Amino acid sequence: MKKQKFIKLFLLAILIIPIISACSSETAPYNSKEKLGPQVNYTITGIDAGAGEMSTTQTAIKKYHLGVSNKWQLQPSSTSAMTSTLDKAYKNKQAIVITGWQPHWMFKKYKLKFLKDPKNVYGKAEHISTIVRKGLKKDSPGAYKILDQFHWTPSQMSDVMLEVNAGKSPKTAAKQWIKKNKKTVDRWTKGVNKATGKKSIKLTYVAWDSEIASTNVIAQVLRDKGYNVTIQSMEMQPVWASVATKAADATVSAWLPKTSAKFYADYKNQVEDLGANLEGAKVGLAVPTYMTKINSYNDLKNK
Ligand code: PBE
Repeated sequence: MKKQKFIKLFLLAILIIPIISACSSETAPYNSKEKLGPQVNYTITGIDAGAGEMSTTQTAIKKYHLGVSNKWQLQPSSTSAMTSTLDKAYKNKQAIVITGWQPHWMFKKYKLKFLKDPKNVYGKAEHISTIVRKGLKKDSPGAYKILDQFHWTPSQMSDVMLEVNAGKSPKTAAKQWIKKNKKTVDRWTKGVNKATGKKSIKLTYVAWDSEIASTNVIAQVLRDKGYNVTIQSMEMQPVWASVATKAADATVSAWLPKTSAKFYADYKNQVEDLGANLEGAKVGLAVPTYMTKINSYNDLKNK
């Protein structure tokens, strides 16, 4: 008899424990009536430690007094880890705070909002600049001209990113985008003759979704004009160093004026800045719009 009772209780426990734990705060949806901090373990879900946005976010944690007693911390990971954490949280309507940026497909796939930044830590708008090595104009005037004329919009960049996110290879997505946007591409290649003799051009970039898109598109445009183009991904600092030391010819991934400010300051005299290839970019912490009470950096500690 006693043994049977024990078995019954045991079976009950096996049934109930998973139900209870499924209801625990880890998987519970965002609750606007409770403080945010504990709902996300005071954690901002970040990307690769080398990203400019990561150091800007450390500054934000200081300036908005989110650290120490308020316990907020920035969790480094990678873009893909961050977006998959976001995907899971979003599906369950859970609280999450991420290091966001635009253009990026995350803003097309999910309803997200940037937090208001009254202390202007992240700056207002960013642009993405094309940086080339010194001497490129003389050595490869055609490639230089294409890189100089390369200019597109956040929505055009997002189109390529969405295709890659949907499973296309970046190269295929770039080729298809070029086919569909002949007019735009014609502006970039205007006045440039097809290169002869297979001149080599090397582009370096960081493997963020936005830079995967831009680098693959401009690389393909250069290939179509007869250049032998290689692209290589690395961390941000070596990207700048590669162009400064002429190990690479160019990068189209310089987020300015804030995000890459440190590298720009270090390298600006050793490279040539061809100006913006995209305007209207933005960087900052973002949350899903269902987190109705969280609208500003101050809300992270107060609400
Ligand atoms: N990002 C995307 C980069 C620039 C482009 C915002 C992740 C960064 O933080 O450095």
